Amino acid sequence: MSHPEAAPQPFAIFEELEGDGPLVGILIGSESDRELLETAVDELNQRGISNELRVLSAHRDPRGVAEYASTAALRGVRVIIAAAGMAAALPGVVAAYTELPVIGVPLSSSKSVMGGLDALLSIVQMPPGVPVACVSVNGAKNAAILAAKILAQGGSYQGPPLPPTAMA
Ligand code: RP5
Repeated sequence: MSHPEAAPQPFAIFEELEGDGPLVGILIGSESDRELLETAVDELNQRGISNELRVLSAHRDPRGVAEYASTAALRGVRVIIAAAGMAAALPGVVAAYTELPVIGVPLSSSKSVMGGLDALLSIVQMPPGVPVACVSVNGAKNAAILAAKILAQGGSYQGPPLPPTAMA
């Protein structure tokens, strides 16, 4: 027997799926990261590449990260830039939920270990099977340029993702 009032609510982001999403999604793990990503936004804007910037933390809002990453391609996003500091799990978690290319940007702050080495290793040392491209510490501009280069390739390869056994 069904109880409509007890039905699970759909993810809020599904309501946005009919709109045209931007080509590049930029995620930051904290509002405190925003300033370091401004060069990425500027670079994309100068190139006329549509983009959006959202604050989504892998440890404070994992469900929000999952919602965003798993629906981004449906909204038209083609590359995701994910930036975080310290134990920077955000790019890897995003990559776990999408087939879109993910560019990680390790960030440094006063809380960082060795000027951002903590975030750099967290992002670049993804285990085999779930790749994240990684630019330099605070390398937001290069992340945007790399996103532009990926978009410029035009998607000549349309094959399905490799099965899990082939990625081990
Ligand atoms: C990470 O922890 C964020 O990406 C940020 O770089 C760092 C510190 O975050 P706040 O404590 O300033 O929110 O998750």
